[in-house]
Amino acid sequence: MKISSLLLTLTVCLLYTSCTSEPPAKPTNLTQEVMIPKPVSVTASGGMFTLTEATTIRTQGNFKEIAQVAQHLSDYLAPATGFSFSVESGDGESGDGHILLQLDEADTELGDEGYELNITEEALTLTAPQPAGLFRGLQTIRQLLPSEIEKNSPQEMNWNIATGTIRDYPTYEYRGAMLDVARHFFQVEDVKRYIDLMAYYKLNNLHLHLSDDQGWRIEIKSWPKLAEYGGSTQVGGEGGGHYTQEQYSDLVEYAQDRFITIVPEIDMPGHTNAALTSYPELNCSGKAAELYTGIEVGFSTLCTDSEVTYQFVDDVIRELAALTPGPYIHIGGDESHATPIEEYIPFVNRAQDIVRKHGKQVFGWDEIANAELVENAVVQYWAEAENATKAIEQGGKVIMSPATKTYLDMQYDSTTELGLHWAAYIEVDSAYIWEPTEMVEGLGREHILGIEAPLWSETVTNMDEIEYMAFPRLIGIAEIAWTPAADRQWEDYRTRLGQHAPYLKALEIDYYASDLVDWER
Ligand code: NGO
Repeated sequence: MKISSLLLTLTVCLLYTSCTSEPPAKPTNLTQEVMIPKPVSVTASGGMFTLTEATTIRTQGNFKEIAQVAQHLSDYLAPATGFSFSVESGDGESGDGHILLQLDEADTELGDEGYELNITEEALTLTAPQPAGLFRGLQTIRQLLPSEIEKNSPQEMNWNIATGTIRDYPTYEYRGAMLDVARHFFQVEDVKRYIDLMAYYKLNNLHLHLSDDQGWRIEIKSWPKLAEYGGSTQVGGEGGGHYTQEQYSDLVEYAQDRFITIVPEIDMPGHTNAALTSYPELNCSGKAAELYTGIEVGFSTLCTDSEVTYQFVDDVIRELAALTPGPYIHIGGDESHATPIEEYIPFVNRAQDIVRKHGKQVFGWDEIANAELVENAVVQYWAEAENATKAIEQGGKVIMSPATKTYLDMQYDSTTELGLHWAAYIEVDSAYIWEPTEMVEGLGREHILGIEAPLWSETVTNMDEIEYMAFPRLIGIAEIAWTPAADRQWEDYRTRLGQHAPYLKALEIDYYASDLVDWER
């Protein structure tokens, strides 16, 4: 080799940490591992656990749900490792090299979704008071393994995890995302992918915006034209569609299996043009409205002084409640500019009673706080601080979805092609640097049930576009909802997010690679 090329090789070797083609080993210090959301506490013990062909997954206690969680673990790990993990239940002798999943209801500090992960050179032990906590803990295990673990085909890797202990639990009980399937319709498979990605970041509620002016997206058997006709178009005209009740139940079950609750929304009395096109009797004029494919808001209203309207609301909520194992039915209530306030208030009052009659808790956009809130009502703050205040004055709980911070349909900056910017441009730092308890004066931790990031779909038409607008901002929102405020600093998060990039790649997420972050290649 000539001296010059030797020098070149040496320089290249110095620039890169290693000259072998082996991927760099994961650090042996657990406290240096990148995890998002950042766990509550991590201590390192300096060793290494290695996942091998011989590793077994064991479950302690014969609960169906633990077995389900164990199956998820095996499904997560099998494709990339190529190992076929055997899942063994019961209290049998635990040999070396196993992963143990167990419940311990006595560890109340961890709550319904917390977990403790204890990693030694011999075993990985995941303990939680509830199965949901075990499932959240699995997501941590995925992030502790090399990013190749997310690939769909067997990878040649050492599957090492640094040893130590993680104790972790969420700050907020409700950690959500919303998908607007009304402005543009998204197929069941897309929603399932969104659920999978939410699960990876420990989110636990998916709010589905199932109706709006441009489309009605859920089959209602007693009012079949809602979906058949009202769901036949979308923004821009072409396409549209709806979920049959069977498909919808499949989604609910898929989410439930990942400890995610679906919160269904039927928006009313405004944002109802799709319903008004389907049944003339819902219009005060008695004439059906025309299908709408534009993106204006605030022009439609149900006829609030007609009894047919309440029969309609009752039937819809009855059928929806029957499909909903979760506690909430969202009645919308936003931007009802075409409904006079003296009609809006009695309408919302009656709609709330109907939700209660069908055994569910009321959820609504912040405007519903102008009505008399029923017990346990949840108000989603998006625009008017005054409404959030009215909600807590009436004893309601608040979900924080400030449009200026959490709206995933807002453009990142003026060069973003998709999205809107009526509330703000929201760069990755802006979506992360805010504190839920400092948004509305008088609204403290005790009033806030949680946080939700809505993705409205006026401009978003397919899964790639959903991912581009949601990621990475949704990851930051998930961390705000999970991690204690004192442990959240932008600089630290920015570094972790950059180092997390190989995982986003392996998960094939089409994220927006903001210049504010140094993305690891
Ligand atoms: C508003 C409006 C939605 C729009 C969205 C667009 C709420 C609660 N209502 O938020 O209909 O789609 O802005 O950003």
